[in-house]
Amino acid sequence: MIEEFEFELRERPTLTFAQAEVLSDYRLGWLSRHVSLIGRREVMSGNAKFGIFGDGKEVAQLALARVMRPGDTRAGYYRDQTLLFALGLLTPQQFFAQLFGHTDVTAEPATAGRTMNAHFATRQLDADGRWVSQLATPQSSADISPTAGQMPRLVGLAYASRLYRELDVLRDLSKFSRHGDEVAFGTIGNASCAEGFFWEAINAIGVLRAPAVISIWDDGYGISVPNEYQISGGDLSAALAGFRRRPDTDQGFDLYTVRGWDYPALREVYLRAADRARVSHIPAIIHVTEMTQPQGHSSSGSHERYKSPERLEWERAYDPLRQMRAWILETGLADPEELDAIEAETREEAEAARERAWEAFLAEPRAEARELAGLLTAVAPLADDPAALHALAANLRDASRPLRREVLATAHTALVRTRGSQAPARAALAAWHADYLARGRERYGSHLYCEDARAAARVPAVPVRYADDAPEVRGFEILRATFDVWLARDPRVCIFGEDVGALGDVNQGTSGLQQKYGPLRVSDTGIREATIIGQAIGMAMRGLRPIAEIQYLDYILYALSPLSDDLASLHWRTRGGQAAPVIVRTRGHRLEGVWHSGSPMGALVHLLRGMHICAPRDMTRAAGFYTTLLQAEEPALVVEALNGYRRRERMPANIGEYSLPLGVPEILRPGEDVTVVTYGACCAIALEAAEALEQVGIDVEVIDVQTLLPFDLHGIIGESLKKTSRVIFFDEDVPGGASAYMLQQVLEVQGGYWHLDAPPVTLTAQPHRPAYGSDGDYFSKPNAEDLFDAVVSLMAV
Ligand SMILES: Cc1ncc(C[n+]2csc(CCOP(=O)(O)OP(=O)(O)O)c2C)c(N)n1
Repeated sequence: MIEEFEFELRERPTLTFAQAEVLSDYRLGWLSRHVSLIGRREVMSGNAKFGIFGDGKEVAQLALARVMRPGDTRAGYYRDQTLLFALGLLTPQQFFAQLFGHTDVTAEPATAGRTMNAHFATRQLDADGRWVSQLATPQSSADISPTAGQMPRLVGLAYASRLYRELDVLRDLSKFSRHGDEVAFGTIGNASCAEGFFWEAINAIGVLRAPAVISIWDDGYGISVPNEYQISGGDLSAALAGFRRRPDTDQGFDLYTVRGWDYPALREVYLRAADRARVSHIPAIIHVTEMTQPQGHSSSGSHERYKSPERLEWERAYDPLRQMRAWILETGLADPEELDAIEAETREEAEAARERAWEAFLAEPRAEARELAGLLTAVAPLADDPAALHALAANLRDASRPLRREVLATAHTALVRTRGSQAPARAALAAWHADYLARGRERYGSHLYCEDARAAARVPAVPVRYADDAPEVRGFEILRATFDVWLARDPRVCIFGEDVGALGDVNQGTSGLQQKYGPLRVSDTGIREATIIGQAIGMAMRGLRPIAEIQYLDYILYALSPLSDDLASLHWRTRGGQAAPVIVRTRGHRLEGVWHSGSPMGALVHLLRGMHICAPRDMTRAAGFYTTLLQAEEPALVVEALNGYRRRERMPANIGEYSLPLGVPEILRPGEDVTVVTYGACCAIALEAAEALEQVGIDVEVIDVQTLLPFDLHGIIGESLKKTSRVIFFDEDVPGGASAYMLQQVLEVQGGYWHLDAPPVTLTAQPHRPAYGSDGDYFSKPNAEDLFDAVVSLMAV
């Protein structure tokens, strides 16, 4: 429709193509403005819960849209509706559908009602989970709400272009790149630039020479807090000056400062910045100043409370659309009547889009409410008070805006009031209620993990084999051999992290591999955990298979937000529309002191739902998980046991072929008296304690859960409890950490409670961090003696 308008204009003999573009942009700017105005009205009138809009940011985004090409990607935030409209990636109707929280993915393709409004995303997977070509349109990676949270991901989205351009082995991946010509466009608000992620990402993009063009939308405030409290010196352009590209280095940025209402200047700046990024992979930062926020930050609150009358007056005068209008009139491109007509027509268009979105949003729940009304009428005679049920049915029939939870609550009430009845009508109501509830859960809960051929659970397990004369090697050699196979087999695989490249990682798991595969496949990074993860997310979204290393598990805390907010939620928050099959490799559990022997597994299990978490007890197991995960397309974390790299293990004969199933515990030692459930480095301690316990006549069954997410999919531990009736959950996390999670899974989910003859026990580390002193480990982490005593006590119950 928008394109048609431009096309029509181009037919006019008196207009040049460039002039037609201007009027088309103006029209789009106003359409977007009306969407913002109407959107806020919808919130104020109670039709939507919350709204955040892109008013005041239109003109710069029109200029940006003019330079984005199919295959380019966006990592941005909630102000970008105009950009999405202009790129044809979002319609006003879809915008309103998200504002209303419409859960139908065809109506609201970005998130199907799972995020607040103005969280944009294109669908990159088809209904069967297969990648669609990213080269057909520009792309938008799925937005998240944490300010600057888009920045780590931008690193990888941009860096992928370098790999596609410079790695010949990637030439055949035709769905993702044309020889690395794609630019990743980042957008961020001025105040969000006070976040560490911003600076870390800028630095990483500069170091990596990744073709990103970053726009800072600067309206002077972050909600109510002005720039002087956000940025040292108050001026982002000045603060960023040190990142400017210098002639003596090929790193650094082109820096631009341009005013957000100056359409011709914006067009010029974006043209130049995008061209240099595309052709020469030179990144740019465009600081767009003097932007406004006509309706304030969001629907919750009014900016009159913190902006001075002078500032408000200035914002009115420098409203970008008003300034653009003045410029059009000045240049004689159109007369006032024509522009008035554009402003009026777009208003109608936006209203019509709102109306369609609203009716579509309500159509299904209304029909469902009427369906239930019929069922209530049928069961009414079964109740003590039929009139009450008839009244509920009437309410449902009349409801103009039924919420599904109200429909469910009404059905529940009717079931309670007719309880005891065996009549078919009540059975029909009960079945309807169960089905409706299940559909509701699916509507909001599906796609946390893959539900198709990409799932790790579908990868066939291949047992490990050994030659008769298999040599005993150090653990790291098994890992290195596995990575070697995968780097040779799959050109998409890249491994990177601190000391991973030239050194071959601090424990030699990648030693020699950079020499063999080059510095782009096996790479050193700066010390920047959040953007190591972001780099991996962006690369994976562009078709690569990154293995990102976090040097020690203790330092994963720096990367928790990208992992939890972005990676773990991605597939779910887009209802299966986007995926990032990232493998995070790290090492943890006992070694030496605080910050090198942490095991915060409970925290990770809590925060990383949507990812798999493997805690292999040795390197043979770790390598088996990597082979499984590289055949699947789901994000996962593998925590290798720090004390296992030098321990000897037999070298498997089928490295890179054998694969370990996820969610399948292994019984390391069968026993009759007590089940000890553990994982990782604690397995060896549990076996040691079990030996000692055997000497005193207690027969312990030791089970390695192997993966915490998923957890024991086939109830192997529950079966063990049927035999032993006693259980200890044993790990190195804090009390109530992952041990409590395992307890909940076994006792509650698997029903293990019913097989117990004694209270369940958790044996964990101390609540404090592991101390360094020579005996610090002994007094901080549980040891074989602790387990021995715990088992003996449990046997005495
Ligand atoms: C990590 C985090 N902290 C706080 C917030 C709450 N919050 C949402 S928007 C915002 C202000 C952002 O201002 P700015 O970056 O200038 O963008 P603008 O909204 O002005 O376009 C804040 C504090 C958040 N979303 N995420």
